[in-house]
Amino acid sequence: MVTGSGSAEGEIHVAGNVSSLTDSTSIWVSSLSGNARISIDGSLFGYYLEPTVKMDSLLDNAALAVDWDGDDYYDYWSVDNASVQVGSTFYHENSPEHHIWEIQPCRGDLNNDGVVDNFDIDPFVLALVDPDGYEDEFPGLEGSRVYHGDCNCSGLFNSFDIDSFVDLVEGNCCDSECPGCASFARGGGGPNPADIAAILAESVAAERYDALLTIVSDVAASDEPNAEFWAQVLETLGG
Ligand SMILES: [Ca+2]
Ligand SMILES: [Ca+2]
Repeated sequence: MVTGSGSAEGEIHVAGNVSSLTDSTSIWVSSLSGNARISIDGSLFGYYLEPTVKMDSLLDNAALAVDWDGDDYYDYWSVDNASVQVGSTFYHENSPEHHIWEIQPCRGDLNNDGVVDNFDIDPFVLALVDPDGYEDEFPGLEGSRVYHGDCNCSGLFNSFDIDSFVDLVEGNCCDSECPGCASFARGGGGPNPADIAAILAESVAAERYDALLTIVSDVAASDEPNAEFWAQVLETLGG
């Protein structure tokens, strides 16, 4: 059992050896505010464990993340099992507007809304070039940043993930595995470099345009299989 009370500042991580816990782990805080975080391992919200997280209020940039570092297959956060309560309201699913997250099992879903689409492009660039800024923008998603950003499953989140990332975006593809459930044929019937450049350019915030150019340049200058494709994207972007 993990029990606390009073105001929380800083971070509470609940993770580790499930066998050492009972089936009713409880985390109680009177109020979560400032930049406070509660990060919970997905295995603790499993079928046989029904923990309770309860607080009077969740304010400012405070956040709670279930499955905090990525997808956990055995996560059964639902009405009948584990619960999160804020005031008199019970939460049983991902609630981005309240900074109560269940990390979505979709690589590329940098805004963690369960869909991989154009709205993830700017968060992708932000998460890659400015992790602190990403956490400010999406309080509570720091722990899943690499999981969501590592679109080619290399174990690293870097510029070379943009190639697989645009595959996922183009396919609106939610997948925790690689190569993922979607891929487009570059050249042939798939989007051409100019189309991809246009989508990237219109989706990224103006202040991150240079960062986008740097990412694309990295891939264009590499020996990656699609380097030539990205060189053409870069040229269209004006890099
Ligand atoms: Ca998304
Ligand atoms: Ca990677």
